[in-house]
Amino acid sequence: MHPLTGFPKYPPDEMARRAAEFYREIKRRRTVRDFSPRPVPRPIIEDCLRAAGRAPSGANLQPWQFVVVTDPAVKREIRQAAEAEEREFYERRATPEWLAALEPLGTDWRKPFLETAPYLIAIFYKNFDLLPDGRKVKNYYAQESVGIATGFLIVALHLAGLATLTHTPSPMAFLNRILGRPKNEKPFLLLVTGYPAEDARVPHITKKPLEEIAVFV
Ligand code: IYR
Repeated sequence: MHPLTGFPKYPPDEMARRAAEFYREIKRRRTVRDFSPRPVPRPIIEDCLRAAGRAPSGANLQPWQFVVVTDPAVKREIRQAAEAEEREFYERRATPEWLAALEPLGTDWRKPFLETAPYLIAIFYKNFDLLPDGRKVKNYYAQESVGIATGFLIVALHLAGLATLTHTPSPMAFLNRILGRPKNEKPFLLLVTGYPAEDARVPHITKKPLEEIAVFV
């Protein structure tokens, strides 16, 4: 153990200003489904991934794997596989209740953004790691940890000026096949990122107010 260094000590008014400023910024974030093909410099994505990698995790085992896809042929393969699953979902698997819940978002099985957006970041969680000799090392709270890292990544991309879409075709096992990932890596979600299209449209949605999402006891 060694002393905690570099922890900022802001006066309360500075803390309040910073909290309010972050809220004002993150309030602007919208999930986008219409992406521009405009390229995004790779170092931006790399820094956002570094930020994601700073997330806390069970026993600090960092049970995540990010696979960044830019190759148009791989994107096309992912789109085709995702659309096949999504078609099944929208036309057969989804309950009427689920479809009704999605209605305001205007989503359907078509996922052109999987080819249009410059980056698809496939995020995997690992319940265990595999050592080179084949032994397994157990990870703890893998899904929670990867959920937190994904949150960091979404915020980092937003702050960098990029739009994101958390896409969850289900099931997502095709990602292991297409991306050649080992079986201990389970797909968590597909994060689509890039600039929004000039004519991007978003649904009218509301967020619950503080009183509905938090209690102080
Ligand atoms: N995976 C499907 C359906 C879908 C499900 C939820 I929950 C959403 O918030 C949005 C979509 C799709 O991506 O269209």
